[in-house]
Amino acid sequence: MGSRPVTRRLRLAVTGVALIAPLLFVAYVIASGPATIRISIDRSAFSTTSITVAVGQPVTLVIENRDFIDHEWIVGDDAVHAAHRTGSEPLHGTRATEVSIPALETARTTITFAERGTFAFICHLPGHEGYGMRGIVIVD
Ligand SMILES: [Cu+2]
Repeated sequence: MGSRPVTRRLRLAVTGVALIAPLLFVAYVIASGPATIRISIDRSAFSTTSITVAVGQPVTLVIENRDFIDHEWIVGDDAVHAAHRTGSEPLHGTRATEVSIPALETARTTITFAERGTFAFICHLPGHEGYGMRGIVIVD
């Protein structure tokens, strides 16, 4: 007979945790804000070529161009990159996933990746991709 109240208390505690845990998670996400990832560009090379981000969570990229020439940071699927390889858009700025970084400047963008997958990021200024200005974003 003595075990019954204990079982009930345990059930209440488990229910309480189940109800509170999602609220704590939401509070954590709001309090912590977007994750920040810093990338620098030196001599036409990205400082990192593999970035892992959480699906559905905003991430702010701070991209510092230390070169005396302009660069870009464009992330997307194959269709996005195919369009930019033949595109003529001189500057980007209205799409969070397409960033122009003028010489010796730092650009910021905040992106929430809505689907899992691996997406290339590439600088599409003439000759830069061929020189090796590319990497991947892993969304998990
Ligand atoms: Cu470049």
